[in-house]
Amino acid sequence: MKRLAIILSFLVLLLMPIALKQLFQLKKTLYIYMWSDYIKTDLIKEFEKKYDCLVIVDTYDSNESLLTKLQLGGAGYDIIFPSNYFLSLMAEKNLLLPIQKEKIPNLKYIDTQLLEKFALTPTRWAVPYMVSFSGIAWRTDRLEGAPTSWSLFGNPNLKGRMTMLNDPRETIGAALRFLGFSANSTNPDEIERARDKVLEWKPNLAKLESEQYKNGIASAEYLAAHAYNGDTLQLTQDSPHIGFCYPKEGSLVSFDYAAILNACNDEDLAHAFINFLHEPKVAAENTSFTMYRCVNTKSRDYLPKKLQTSKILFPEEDPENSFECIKPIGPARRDYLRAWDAIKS
Ligand code: SPD
Repeated sequence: MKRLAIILSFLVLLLMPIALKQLFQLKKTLYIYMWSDYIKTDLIKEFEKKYDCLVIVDTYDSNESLLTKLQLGGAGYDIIFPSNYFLSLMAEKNLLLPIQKEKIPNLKYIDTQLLEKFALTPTRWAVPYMVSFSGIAWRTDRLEGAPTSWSLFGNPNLKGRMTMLNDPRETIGAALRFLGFSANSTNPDEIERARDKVLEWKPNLAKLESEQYKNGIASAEYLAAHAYNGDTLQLTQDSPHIGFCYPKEGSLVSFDYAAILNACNDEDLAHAFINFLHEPKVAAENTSFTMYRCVNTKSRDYLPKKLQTSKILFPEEDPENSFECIKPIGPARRDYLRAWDAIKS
């Protein structure tokens, strides 16, 4: 008996490194860097099983922090999910690999009509993933009447109970729209006026924040937040007291793309992952979980009826709403960043 135990322990000791090696070294591994709550975990497991690989996901909360991390070289990622207006910037910095279209047959499902609606032309650097519309999330049980304007953030009665996105283009963009300017203005005077508007709103804001505001709205610590439609729809699954509106002055829309980094370790696996995300049933399952709409025509058919007709998920189909897509603004980016520094300081 004692001898058997010794043999067994010996075998375990012998095989353990092999098992660990299997797990940590031999398996192909895909490193993904993306926005938080932007993919259903079960789908990652499904992909891992299908391709006998590991997928590691880290998250960021803005395009600016994504770019900073990549430029500091602290990357090691294979796939990232920058917004449309960051793609050319990243391609110019030689960070991206061109997409090999033949490796992504599901490109045929990309919703080109939606992209055209917002004047987005096809790019060789990335594949459209999800679309996010920003507006105002609010507590229907605590505020009287639905907000209709970005001017809500100027209401001193809500001081300390509101947040805006920690995102220069989104927040300065909202102020630009409020002032009647384009969210893509490159006019320095308009950008300065938008900066001053955000500075006027700032004393009423608990913080500039792009992720935790969800918990704050859920717990009613915050009564209103500049928010993404998907994040807010996630909250409404658990609470009947959360509303979302697209302000009358116009709201912003942006498209997040899947892009493969130049330093990618396994290009085939990276392409397979992007292709998987665009399997119509996978895309629908992903949307039902993340509450963000995949830029995929066929997936709508597989969504639950309630989502197929959601005015928060498909807001551009409602003539009452007006949207402007955030676009690259060239050298004016410096003016936005200077304005943002002043807002944050
Ligand atoms: N929680 C995921 C949020 C992703 C929203 N897209 C970011 C767009 C930035 N303009």
